Amino acid sequence: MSAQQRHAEISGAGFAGLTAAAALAQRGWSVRLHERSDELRAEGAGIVLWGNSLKVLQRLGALHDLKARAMRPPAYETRTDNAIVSQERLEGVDWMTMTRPHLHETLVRTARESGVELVAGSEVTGATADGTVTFADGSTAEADLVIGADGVGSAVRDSLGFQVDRQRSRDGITRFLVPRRKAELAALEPDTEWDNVIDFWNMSGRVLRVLYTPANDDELYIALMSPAADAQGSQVPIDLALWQQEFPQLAPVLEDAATIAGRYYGYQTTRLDRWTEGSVALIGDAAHAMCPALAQGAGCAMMNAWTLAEAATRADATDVAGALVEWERVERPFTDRCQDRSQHYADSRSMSQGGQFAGDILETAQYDPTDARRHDLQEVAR
Ligand code: FAD
Ligand code: 5PR
Repeated sequence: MSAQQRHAEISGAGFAGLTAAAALAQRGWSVRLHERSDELRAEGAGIVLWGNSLKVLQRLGALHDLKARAMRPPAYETRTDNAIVSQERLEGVDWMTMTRPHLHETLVRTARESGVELVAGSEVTGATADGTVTFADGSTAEADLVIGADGVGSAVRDSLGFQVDRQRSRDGITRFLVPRRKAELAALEPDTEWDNVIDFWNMSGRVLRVLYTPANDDELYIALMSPAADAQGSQVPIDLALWQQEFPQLAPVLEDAATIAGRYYGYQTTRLDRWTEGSVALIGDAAHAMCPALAQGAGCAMMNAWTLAEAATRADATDVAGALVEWERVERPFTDRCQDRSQHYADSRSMSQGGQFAGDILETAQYDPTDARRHDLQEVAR
């Protein structure tokens, strides 16, 4: 380690922390990444990533490995009461589907290969504005930059007195990874393109929804949405008879989902008064948990991780705090707008009308955080 080398301590090895760690290490920082769990593992099922995060993965050198077990479905299809209302081909829009474990493993490998020191079973309890991190075992560490990437329940955030505004939406979702069962689905509905993402909304009578997302050739991500107030619809394990009655064409994959314990997540949005305090910055769900409607929670986490690493590296060593404030000023509006839109779409359930991936909705998807000229170009466009 050279005398000049800067050091970062990061709490949380989710998509945000892993991305920030790899990006900093690749820029010459020494990086220690702490994960509370004893194992480095992704919770959850499948995920959709858009251009904003795919650009980051490309620049990290992780895109090739990611694509080995990911796919780009031919279209995003929306059905309401089983009538097709749109099939969006999303020409010119970069997007991919994959499993969460695959994305997580790819990022862990990239972080390790970039020189990040990953410490599992290490719980961070808090931080101070001057860059001291405290751990559950009573030890402390000093860093030039501390990143709280410890999720929606962030201890780093809560130790520093950030103000959190938390809003819950009426719906929530239970997610599963199950086998594709292509042949059985095709036997039930031969004319359906079962490689599409299919967003099945039942809106007449009881509101229930299944978001069907192929993640690769073998694995299918299904997310079952119901209002939190519908006890039967949101129970886990799922009520198989109810879901099969509402979505008979998905019978075989629902049967698989019913064998998995599952966990119902109520949609929530958190907004903070600020994202930084001294040399501490918050990223990902610690800073901006959002409704999943636009599939951008992890996407925003990864783009902010990337731009933070860039801003901190450019910072004068005597003014990291000032550089972080400036980073938030220029980057945060993109995430704020995405969060607002995701919440609006979740609350209004208007995605059931189809044709949603157009105009403003694509702003985040098409934002390129790796383009050094991105803010100049924006000024010109205004
Ligand atoms: P987390 O994934 O929560 O990671 C935080 C990590 O920190 C964890 O590993 C945790 O164990 C660790 N940790 C916590 N506390 C401590 C501590 N004190 N010390 C050390 N470590 C700690 N986003 C998308 O982009 N596309 C999608 O398709 C999508 N679908 C979604 C569907 C649902 C139903 C939900 C709920 C979210 C979805 N998201 C999606 C959002 C996405 O999952 C999150 O925004 C993203 O995972 C947040 O990443 P993170 O790294 O900030 O937090
Ligand atoms: N898109 C994705 C997703 O997982 C969800 C939603 C949209 C990829 C829910 O989990 O609208 O809730 C949504």
